[in-house]
Amino acid sequence: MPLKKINPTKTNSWKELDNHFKQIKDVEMKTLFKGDKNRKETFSLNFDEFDIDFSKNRITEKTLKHLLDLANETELKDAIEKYFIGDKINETEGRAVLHTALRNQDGKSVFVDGKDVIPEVKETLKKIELFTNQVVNGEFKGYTGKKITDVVNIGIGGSDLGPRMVVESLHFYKNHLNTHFVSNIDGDHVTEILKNLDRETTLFVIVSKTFTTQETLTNAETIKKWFLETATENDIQYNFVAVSTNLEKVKGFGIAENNIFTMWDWVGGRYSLWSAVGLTISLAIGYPNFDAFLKGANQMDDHFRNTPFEKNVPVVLALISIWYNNFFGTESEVVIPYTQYLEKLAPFLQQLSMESNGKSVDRNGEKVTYQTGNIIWGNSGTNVQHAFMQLVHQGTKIIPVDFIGFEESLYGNTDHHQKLMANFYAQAEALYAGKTVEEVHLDMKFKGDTDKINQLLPFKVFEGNRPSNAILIKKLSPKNLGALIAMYEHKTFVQGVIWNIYSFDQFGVELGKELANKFLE
Ligand code: G6Q
Repeated sequence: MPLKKINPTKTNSWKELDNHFKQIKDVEMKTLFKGDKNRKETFSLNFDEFDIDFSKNRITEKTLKHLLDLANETELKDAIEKYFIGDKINETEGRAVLHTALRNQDGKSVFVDGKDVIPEVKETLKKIELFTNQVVNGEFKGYTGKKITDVVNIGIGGSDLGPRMVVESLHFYKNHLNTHFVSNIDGDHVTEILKNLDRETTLFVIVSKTFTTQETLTNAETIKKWFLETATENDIQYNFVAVSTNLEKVKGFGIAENNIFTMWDWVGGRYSLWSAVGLTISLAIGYPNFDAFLKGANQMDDHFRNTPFEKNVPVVLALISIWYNNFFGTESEVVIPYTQYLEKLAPFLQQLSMESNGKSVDRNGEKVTYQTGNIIWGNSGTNVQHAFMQLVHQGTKIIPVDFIGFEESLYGNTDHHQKLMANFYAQAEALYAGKTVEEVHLDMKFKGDTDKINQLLPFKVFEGNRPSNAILIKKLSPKNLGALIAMYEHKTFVQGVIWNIYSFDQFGVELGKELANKFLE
């Protein structure tokens, strides 16, 4: 069954939220904290090794109640069930949306067109595991019989951003294989990558769901040509594998049948890193870690599917985001992980959220009259504090922040980690509390700058009352990263359901592909 088509602005809760917004839009979070000693506990959630503190938002219990009513009125529960059981909720493409089935650890059947997809998922995972083990332990050899030392992932968009982000994020867990990513059609980039590679010991993983994408095919052909400078067509089977739904085209490229990893049309590109598209991840960190990564996502899936909305992490995060986007009129959200490993998280989330919810026609085919997808951006803390955070602290826009921190560092450098986490907490506090005229006055006096007070005071005042969520996770592990990504996937889903748009098509991306080919001609 398709998703229901409910205009959120026509619901009672939307009207309630509109009225409520007028009452609390200027309320200071400081006042809310003063009036409720338990505010931090009331507005906190737990999930496994995650603690989510959303108390520093411009919300009250009433706000949350109205937002939860909105989720109910737009029939979110019904939508979640349809999502998990494989209904064709990607109506414009006539497809189910089943990335959750790729990490379905209890193996319960999920049917698409009357066929259980789980056996195929398991079979592909088995193939990924066997292949990973063979490459990692050196049994799988390149065309001259040497062990593989380097892996190059050739793909773009969903066939690149996810694997690239996860490999970088889990660098701590990496084995001896060096990994490289070629995505852009920029010939200089592919040349730079090839410059340092040895044909005999490099494995090329071509990832393309459609196997028609200009960038990926051009890069793959260039690399094949380079490979054939010393090898023969028959050697391709030793150094090239592919991940695709388009088996004929892959074979046409010269890839041996046994070296093809299948995927399915019910997995969207930006949600595909859990499928064989994640082969480079499995190669880089080993299959047991890849399996733990899937398990973490699966745990988040269970939480999302079975937890009441008021305690449901992706649901609450999505509702808060809607509150700012649709009532405060904020335009963007910034995501700041306090670990260098997650530097690529923001570009990944940009695709996940903006390609999914960057839509202006609703599920009835009508132009929406309200805001949909947010602009997502970010980078790693503390680097951003020396860069764009100025605008978040003192600019004219309200920009809700997700701070992501980890209780433990991976190498155990306590001194660094304490400083890193002090910054994590300090930024949220500074955004929330700001710095009042009196505080600046006192501070300047204390520092002996009394003569400059008249001149500098207004510039040093911080309004505060700027919202953020603090997502504190025990440790950056494969399992927790899996859960974190799944959390954002489901947040994106909830927003799309409530905004009454189709989150799983991408006609904007496809237009770009078509036009580039026309211009080339
Ligand atoms: C993802 C998008 C897009 C896609 C790329 C690559 O959801 O549709 O980013 O992943 O355009 O497509 P192929 O995997 O088909 O080459």
